[in-house]
Amino acid sequence: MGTIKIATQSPLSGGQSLLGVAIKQGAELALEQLAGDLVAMGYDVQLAPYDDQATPDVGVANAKNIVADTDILCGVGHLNSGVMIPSSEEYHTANLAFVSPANTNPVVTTRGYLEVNRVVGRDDVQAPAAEEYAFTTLGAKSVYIIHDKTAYGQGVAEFFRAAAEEDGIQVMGFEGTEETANFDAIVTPLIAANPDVVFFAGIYNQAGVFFKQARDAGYEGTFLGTDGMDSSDLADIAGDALTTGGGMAYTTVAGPAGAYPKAATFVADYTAKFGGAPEAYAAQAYDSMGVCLTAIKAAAEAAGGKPTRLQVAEAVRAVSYEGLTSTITFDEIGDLPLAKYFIIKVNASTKDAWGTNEIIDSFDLASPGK
Ligand code: ABU
Repeated sequence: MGTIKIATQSPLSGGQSLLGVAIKQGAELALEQLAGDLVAMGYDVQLAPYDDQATPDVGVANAKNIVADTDILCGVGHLNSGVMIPSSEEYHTANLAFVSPANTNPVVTTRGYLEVNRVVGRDDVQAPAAEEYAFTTLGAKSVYIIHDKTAYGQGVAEFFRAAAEEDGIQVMGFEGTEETANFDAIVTPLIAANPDVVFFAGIYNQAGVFFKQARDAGYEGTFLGTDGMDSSDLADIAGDALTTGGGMAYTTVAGPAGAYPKAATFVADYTAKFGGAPEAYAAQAYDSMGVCLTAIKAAAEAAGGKPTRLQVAEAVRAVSYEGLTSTITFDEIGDLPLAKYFIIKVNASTKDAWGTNEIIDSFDLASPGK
């Protein structure tokens, strides 16, 4: 019957590869375990992994190659919204469905493309939840906001700032930076301002360096972030900067795989296959692959043969899939009607202790829609 490929795109190299590899590996395990029906129908089902290097230009170049491979009928990715947004212009033009296990910027879905879907929540819900934690639980009266100038980081920072201003939290600083090594230019005014909370909107590999330098310089307040912090490498980089002073907490749309009752076998299988526990988004990537395979099978059965990309994209949007993380259905723009959010307090100051972090709260909230 021919070959069917499912692509993945995520950073497989560079400072964010811990999460990018987790996405690829979660998808790979799902393909191994869930492609049986398509194989029984006579298809050779293959994974086509791509390394987007967390870089928009690389993601778009890969996307052009992906859409040029006519055996690729669905995709899982990306990690970074700033890579997903331009790359998905290519997927949209080619009618190639992608299911994102991680992208949270609203624009990923609010363009209303049939081909773009996600199995996680959105930053216009997540960032206000982080702000509410700062305001209500931490009792914060002042905050210093730093972002990484990406679509994700800047978006999260702006949503957080709007919520903080509404609650009367004093925003003492709002800065974007692409610095990765020496944060003196931000740490010096931060120490002078001495806010109750530092909210970092970005990814762990940059934030970890900043947290360490800020703590070493004498900052004693609380570090707060969103799901870009959700990586054991953060503890490796920042060490006890996360657990001294006011400590550190973050919201996430993924949470530990062990928090999902249906994921116990996945955690065991993943750990046995890859030699380490799943990082954030691995379970969501497993589910994203499950959605792709289920939709391809449905489209193949309806077409009586290998389906077109458009038929697969329509089947993805219509799917009802019992995943590890939820029963996955998509609304008219490709969002989950109801998504899960966690608030996590970091207890780990070493990579191996990442599993000791504590879920303070979790809740399901409706998608804001278009
Ligand atoms: N949501 C976490 C990964 C960052 C992003 O969406 O860009």
